[in-house]
Amino acid sequence: MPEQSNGPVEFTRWPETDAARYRSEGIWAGTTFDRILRDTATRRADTVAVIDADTSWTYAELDARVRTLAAGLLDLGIEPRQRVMVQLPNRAEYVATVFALFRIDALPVFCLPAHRSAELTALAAASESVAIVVAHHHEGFDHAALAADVATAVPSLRTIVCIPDAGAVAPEGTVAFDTVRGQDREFPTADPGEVAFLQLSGGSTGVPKLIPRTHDDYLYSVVRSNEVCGVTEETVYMATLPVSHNFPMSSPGILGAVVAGGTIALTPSPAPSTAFAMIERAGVTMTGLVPPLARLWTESAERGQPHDISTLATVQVGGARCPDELATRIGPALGARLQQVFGMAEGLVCYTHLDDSDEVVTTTQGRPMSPLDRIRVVDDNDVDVPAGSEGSLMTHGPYTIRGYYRNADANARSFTDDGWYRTGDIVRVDARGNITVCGRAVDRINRGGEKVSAEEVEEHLLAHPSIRDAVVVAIADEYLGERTCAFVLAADEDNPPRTSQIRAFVRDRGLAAWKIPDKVQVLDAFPETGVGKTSRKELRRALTGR
Ligand code: AMP
Ligand code: DBH
Repeated sequence: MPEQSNGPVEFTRWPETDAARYRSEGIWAGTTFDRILRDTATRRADTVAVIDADTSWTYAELDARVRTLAAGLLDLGIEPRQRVMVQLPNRAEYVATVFALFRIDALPVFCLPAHRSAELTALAAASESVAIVVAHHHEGFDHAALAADVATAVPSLRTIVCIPDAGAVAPEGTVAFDTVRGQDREFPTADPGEVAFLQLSGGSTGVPKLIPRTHDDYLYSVVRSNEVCGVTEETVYMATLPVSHNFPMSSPGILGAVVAGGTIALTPSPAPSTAFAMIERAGVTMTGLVPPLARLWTESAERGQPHDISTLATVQVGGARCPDELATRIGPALGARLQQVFGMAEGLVCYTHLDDSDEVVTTTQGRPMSPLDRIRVVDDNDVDVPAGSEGSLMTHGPYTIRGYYRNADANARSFTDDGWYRTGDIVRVDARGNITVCGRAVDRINRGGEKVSAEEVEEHLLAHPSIRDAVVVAIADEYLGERTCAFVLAADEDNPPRTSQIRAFVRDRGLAAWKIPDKVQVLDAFPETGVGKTSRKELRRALTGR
């Protein structure tokens, strides 16, 4: 039976034997993100909670804003357990919005600023979201107009809350962010064992996958991350990557800072000049980067740059494989300790530890953060490979989901019957337990940390009237690690589509920019697969020689 938009949020629970153990050992602490903020706001009222390009709020101020905003959201008709999309850039209002949604027990859906109509429409429909929060223009793009398009396509989405451009009013049809304020009142209480929000997976299929995370499981991942990463109330964590992403959100991320009573800094741009200026201004001690950005920062610092970034103590790199050569340069260039992070929004997060040897830190992606994480490395038949050999990584544990949100097909593919998550990553585990990521799931391209589903892009290419067939593959790239290449067959061989036109077509279908094929090649035929059927895997191998 399809659930109502304000009904219970069903998800695959952990088996009761595991859940009972996690609870009795205090791994699941039985508290909520709202209570965490209230506690920190009491303990650390005068500490700076959030700094962005033009704002600085103490915890007392953040909590007061969360209270009025939460009341205003209730006044708009948003009810507990309903889903609300958040598509905001890295600015202070992001933090207020997410905690206000937690306060009314509504579920944020963590969208990225780069998402366009294809992604947002699918996410709105899958989550049956009732509202979306946007900032009018970001990097020249009109997010209010985009939200209006999504609302037209998805009937459940009835409210658009918009932060207007500086000095302007909110566009018609939207509710101005600053007017969303209500009188203080009793707020609903959330259940720590229930889903707190929907996170997104980079995915390997054409359909977006929503990841249901509970207060209990996610808070544990944040608390344990804080222990491993040495986060304290002195920590100033800067979100450099888009803050909706699981890495800057929780590993240990902005939530780690709130749990510890430290400070969140938000840089409007990850470019070295802007980010370094923010490090200097806010006294940033820790941040997380994807490898291409780490290279940009490292090269900028090696050339010499004007800002004092000496407060920076830990630089995390994750999201995609960091080349060993780059890993050796990051620490010395930025005057900080490198920490590699291999994580996934589905759960499992691995870290190198701050006291690991340089060799471990520069050549491995670390080890699972929790003693209760279970991992297996298996062959194509799910049989464990010999110790130290390459194989596919499977995992389960106290903060790894047991199923996607309402997606039986993806669950059948990605989870075993007994609840192990198939990460799709090819890894090797050394004698000390450290993991090296050697490869990827076949159909997912990792473009510098931004994941591209080959199938999703192929589906859009196939909608082009002049394209008969399409295969999207990864091509090696020095800067991004991988880029995308689309091989297509023309419907009419005498009149093949132009490659620039194909890229424009995909963009116009409303795909995020990082998914537009970097390269398009029109072929006369795909190579024979040898088995007589169009196996993408074999085609890919034939086309790329890998
Ligand atoms: P997602 O499921 O979209 O959250 O993406 C998680 C995936 O990103 C992992 O399964 C890996 O494929 C990839 N990934 C994350 N961190 C690293 C890393 N440090 N090295 C290599 N791959 C990574
Ligand atoms: O790539 C990821 O999804 C990721 C990387 C590092 C992640 O989810 C995380 C840390 O928590």
